[in-house]
Amino acid sequence: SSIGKPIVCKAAVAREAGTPLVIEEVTVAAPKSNEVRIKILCTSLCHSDLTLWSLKDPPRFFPRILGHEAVGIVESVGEGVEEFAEGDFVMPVFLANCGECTDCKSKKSNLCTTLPFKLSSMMPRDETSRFTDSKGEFLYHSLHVSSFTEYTVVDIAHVTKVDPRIPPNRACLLSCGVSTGVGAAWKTAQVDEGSTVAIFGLGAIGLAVAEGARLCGATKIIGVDVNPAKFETGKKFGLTHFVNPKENATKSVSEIVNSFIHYKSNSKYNVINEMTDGGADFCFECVGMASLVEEAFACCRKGWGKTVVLGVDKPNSKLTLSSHDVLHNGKILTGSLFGGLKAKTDISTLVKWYLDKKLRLDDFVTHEMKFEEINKAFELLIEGKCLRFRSRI
Ligand code: CXF
Ligand code: ZN
Repeated sequence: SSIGKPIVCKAAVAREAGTPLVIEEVTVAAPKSNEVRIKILCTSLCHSDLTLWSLKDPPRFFPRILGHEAVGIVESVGEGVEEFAEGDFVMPVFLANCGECTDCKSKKSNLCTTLPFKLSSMMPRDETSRFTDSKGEFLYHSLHVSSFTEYTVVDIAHVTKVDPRIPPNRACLLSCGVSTGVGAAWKTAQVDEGSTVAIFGLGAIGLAVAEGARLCGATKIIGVDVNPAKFETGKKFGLTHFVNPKENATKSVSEIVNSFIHYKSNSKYNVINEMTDGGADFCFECVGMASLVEEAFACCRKGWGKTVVLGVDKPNSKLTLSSHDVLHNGKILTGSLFGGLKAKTDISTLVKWYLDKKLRLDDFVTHEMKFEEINKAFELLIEGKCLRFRSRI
């Protein structure tokens, strides 16, 4: 058996920023204490992988094994690990959930203090790597998961058991993107029945927010995207209205764009405010553009409007908000990592919703391909043609 020994297997290695991944033989060390080694069954591609892959500025973490949306089977466990056993069907998650710290114990937070979120490229506790290439050089991890490989090692705070009745090619979607969007509506925003929702950016995250808002009983779900094809896609996920800032019939492009950027509370150009009689109850920014966060914040209702930031902009991007606007309008602005979900408890609820046919996952998978074709998936996601591909490893 392979227990306690290194495993040699196939992985897609990102050697350099922005260059195609290379399928190579890598060695995956045995798990240490607080770790499990997972045989990946299915992985999908999240937009954050593209971001991490294309970052040219230092610090550069290459060569690296990307991928963080996946499910698999526990192959072996490290010394003293009791929570997991060989054969468990599990999901790795980029956000830790130790279960013991103040945040993990609180209903109000999913930001574990024991292993706080950081963009580290190593194992979270000892900052070392479990991967080496055929020359014996170490390879960086990614988001504490690294799923573009047949086997990976993950800290137990980043792993949760999953009901094996959900098929792997659906379960993997709940490891990051879809959970983030659904959770943002359900946990972070706490969308309530009859409310109005505006979603800026209709990639997988934005559409998952729509699905979450629909599940929470929102009645008006407005999607905003510059790609008109997204409306048809969006309808399947519960969108009731669509706004294309580029193609608004009554206003010129510059008026619309201007109105979004230099929004004044009663501006007649604010289409969302017109559609919702004063602003949406909930706005979600799902692109990763600081200016779009300002736009979303401007489009939520005074008094109780809540804007949730999900998109990942460049690390140094800044928001500009008028302090008077903030003071006068009493709106809420919040971020949401992993949709406010706790990996160890909330994912099982989403899995149950899927098994009960409440939560729709199937339409998120637009492409399926072999692991060897992973670079094609990168291309499709860059072109915006693909929501999620999944690959059976
Ligand atoms: C993201 C969340 C924000 C930082 C980078 C990773 N999560 C998953 O894709
Ligand atoms: Zn992700």
